[in-house]
Amino acid sequence: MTTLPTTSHWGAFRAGPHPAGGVLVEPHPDDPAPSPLLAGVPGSLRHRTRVRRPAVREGWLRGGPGTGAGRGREPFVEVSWERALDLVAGELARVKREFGPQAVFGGSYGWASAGRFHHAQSQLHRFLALFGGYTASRNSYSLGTSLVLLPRVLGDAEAVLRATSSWPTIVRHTRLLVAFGGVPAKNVYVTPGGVTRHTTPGFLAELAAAGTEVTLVSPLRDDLPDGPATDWLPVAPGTDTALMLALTHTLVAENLHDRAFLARYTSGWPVLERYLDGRADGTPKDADWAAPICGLAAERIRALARKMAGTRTLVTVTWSLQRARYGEQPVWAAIALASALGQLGLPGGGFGHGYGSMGDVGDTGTALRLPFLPQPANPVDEFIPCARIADLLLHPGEEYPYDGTTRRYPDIRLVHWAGGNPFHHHQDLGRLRRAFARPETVIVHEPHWTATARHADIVLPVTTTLEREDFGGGRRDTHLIAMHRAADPVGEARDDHAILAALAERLGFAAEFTENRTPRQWLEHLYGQWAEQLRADGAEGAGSTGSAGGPPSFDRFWADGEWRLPEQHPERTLFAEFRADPDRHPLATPSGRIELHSPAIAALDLPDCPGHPAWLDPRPDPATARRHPLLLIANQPATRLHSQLDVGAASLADKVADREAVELHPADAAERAIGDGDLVRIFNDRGACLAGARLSDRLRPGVVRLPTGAWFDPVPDTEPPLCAHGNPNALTADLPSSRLSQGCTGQHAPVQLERWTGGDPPPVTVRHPPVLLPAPTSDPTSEATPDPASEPAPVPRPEHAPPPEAVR
Ligand SMILES: Nc1nc2c(c(=O)[nH]1)N[C@H]1C(S)=C(S)[C@@H](COP(=O)(O)OP(=O)(O)OC[C@H]3O[C@@H](n4cnc5c(=O)[nH]c(N)nc54)[C@H](O)[C@@H]3O)O[C@H]1N2
Ligand SMILES: Nc1nc2c(c(=O)[nH]1)N[C@H]1C(S)=C(S)[C@@H](COP(=O)(O)OP(=O)(O)OC[C@H]3O[C@@H](n4cnc5c(=O)[nH]c(N)nc54)[C@H](O)[C@@H]3O)O[C@H]1N2
Ligand SMILES: [Mo]
Repeated sequence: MTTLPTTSHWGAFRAGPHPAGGVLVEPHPDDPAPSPLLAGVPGSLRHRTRVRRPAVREGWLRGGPGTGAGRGREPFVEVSWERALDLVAGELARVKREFGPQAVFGGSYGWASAGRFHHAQSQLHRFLALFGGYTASRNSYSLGTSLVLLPRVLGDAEAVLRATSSWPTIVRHTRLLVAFGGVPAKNVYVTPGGVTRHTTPGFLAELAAAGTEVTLVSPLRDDLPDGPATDWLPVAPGTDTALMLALTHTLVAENLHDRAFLARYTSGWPVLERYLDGRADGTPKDADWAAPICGLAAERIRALARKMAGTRTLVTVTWSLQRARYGEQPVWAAIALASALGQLGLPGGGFGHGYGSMGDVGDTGTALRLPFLPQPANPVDEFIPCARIADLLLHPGEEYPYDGTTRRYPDIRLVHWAGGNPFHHHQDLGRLRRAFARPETVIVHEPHWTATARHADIVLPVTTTLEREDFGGGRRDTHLIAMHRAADPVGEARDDHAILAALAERLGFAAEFTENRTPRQWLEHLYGQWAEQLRADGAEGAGSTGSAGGPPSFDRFWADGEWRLPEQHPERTLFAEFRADPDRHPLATPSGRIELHSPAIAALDLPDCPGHPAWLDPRPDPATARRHPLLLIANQPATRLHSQLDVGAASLADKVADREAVELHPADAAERAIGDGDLVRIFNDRGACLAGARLSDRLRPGVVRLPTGAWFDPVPDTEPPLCAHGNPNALTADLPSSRLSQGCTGQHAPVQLERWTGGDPPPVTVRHPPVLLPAPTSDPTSEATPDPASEPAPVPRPEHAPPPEAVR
């Protein structure tokens, strides 16, 4: 059997027909640690939840734009491509004519799939820019808070993140790693665009072999692989800032801080010092103060500070810490702590952000920019910070602060989404449903019947990477992979590019959009331009056969299936140049130094982000805490990528009682008479979900863990929604990190748990498509024919009908 090369956000692999039927998936031979997510690919590809034909919500088809109350509740009618494209083009033209292009929201946040050409957001943004513009979105759910904070504290955020110290340098030089949020092994298999060699698991093993001491600061023990020299500080969630301030306080109180470093390389230390020692507000931020907040013994905090000062120490913070209320503070406080230690810019010392958050952080793959689809400028300058989507739809015209400016939400009439799943990624999904009911028309391109597709008016079926040709690679990848087409499109699915090209044709800008190239010609063109530049620059990589030199011709590259990219020098230390000469290499901050106090932020006078790192208590008020005494951690799932591959084998195998597994401590379970494997209801004032209990003593008592990504499955007529499947965003609050950055805060939510005693629980219905009706006879091209390739349903139900109790 022949398999063909491809890549994905979870790594490069080969795919082809399996001798026993279905899809065969083989990891890339150069990958030392292939992702467990690969197991999810075969079952997802032709799963019955694939969208097979264009479909229009019944109420919209009948009543037209402005019938949004039926979204997520009504059945869909399958129509022909011609009909669907006419409807979409007509709506885009109407909304632009009546309200202007800014009335189209095309931010379309989401990961979509790997592949540089067919990247859904890039295709949609290019299309909408040429259409006349659109309201965009900015930053990410991943790093929305840091992307606003870091430029003010350390200078250019992207540059800082790119230049982060490499794993080989850490393995060689770091003696003590203090990892806030740990280095979760589950996350490092994922990198945007792909990574061919997953190196972090190997580096973690080397770190353990080198005897490097690691202090894991996290409510979850599994945030670091077991190792001989690991000390676990099970900090209470959301309290890291207090711990960091107390560590810094101890350094100062015991005269262990590096005054010379603070004077030469930072600005604003005296202001922070007054806050630390209590001169500013009467409260010294000492270990005794922090201990009850963090749930750790004061002596342990002091001992850790002394140890950190005595050896080469790296302070790392996962991105999760800033995905919370006041998320600026732990990042800023960690930078202050590392500054007080005075080791920034020394090999193996200092600060790092995102080790274990993404597979490529600290990696030594290429520094080259890979080929990409050119983006014309958006003629509309409206944008939102991406996590403000519900506010945008609910509050047109309202003002809000962002990064020191005041902005106003535009009035959105049409939402066009390709490559993301807001009914996975956004917080407070009950509120998002109300928000999504407002626009006149919602258009979604999707391979699967996700909750977002179910909340749309017009759903266009899209191919996945295995069904099209592309090339791909990640930011620090070692290979550029030729992604061959390994399977036929499912049903009538088309590529995003083909859909948008057909829309551009109807709207009169096909030639601008396609530049008269076929997708294959685009690949040749983008690769060709890129390769030519590299050859001119003298870059040297290698073919799959080991032939060294510049990048080969496109045909050679395509036939080889990959080109090995030139890698970076393995040793890299963040801020080495700045340390060597801060006058010649100042940071891109107002002072040119690390800003431990930012006059610019202070001048904004924001109650939720003062001018220096500070303890702002994000924990629920006492009344809420009494009713919802457990703290939910909604972190990244180990068994899928967000909501992707949730119908794949790895994710399904991990479910408990057919729902997402919620981990809780045996003591918390006993208090509630919950046994391992029981069905439980998790609830708070915003919503509720069902989940399967998994008992574990590897988390802090009082903390429960329900990862993101179980497909949202709201039980009909429940308000606030009860999700039958276990999506934590039924429970999280739609609040910004702060008025400075407006970042996502999905990581934490106060909840209560109880054993399900309500009789027959509502079934999980979201692994079946919604009700799909045949087109009215006036649409002769649209007789729905069952797709012969569709898998038989594992339960005896008609292919396109969910169980009767779940019709919505
Ligand atoms: N509570 C809580 N919520 C969170 C987080 C958290 O920590 N806690 N984390 C947040 C983070 S960091 C992120 S990045 C977001 C992730 O949120 P998303 O990026 O929205 O999540 P995905 O499930 O990856 O959604 C991608 C969608 O694109 C579809 N897709 C794949 N390929 C293609 C394609 O080629 N074309 C089209 N049109 N569609 C395609 C997939 O089927 C899928 O539905 O979630 C955020 N949400
Ligand atoms: N398998 C897999 N890997 C992924 C993803 C995926 O969906 N699946 N998503 C990718 C994406 S888009 C992103 S942005 C990154 C996200 O990377 P992160 O945001 O770093 O990942 P999380 O798993 O959300 O959180 C990391 C750990 O932080 C810990 N934590 C939570 N709250 C606190 C706290 O208050 N204090 C401390 N000290 N620790 C806390 C949690 O125990 C958690 O396991 O992951 C990427 N990797
Ligand atoms: Mo993310």
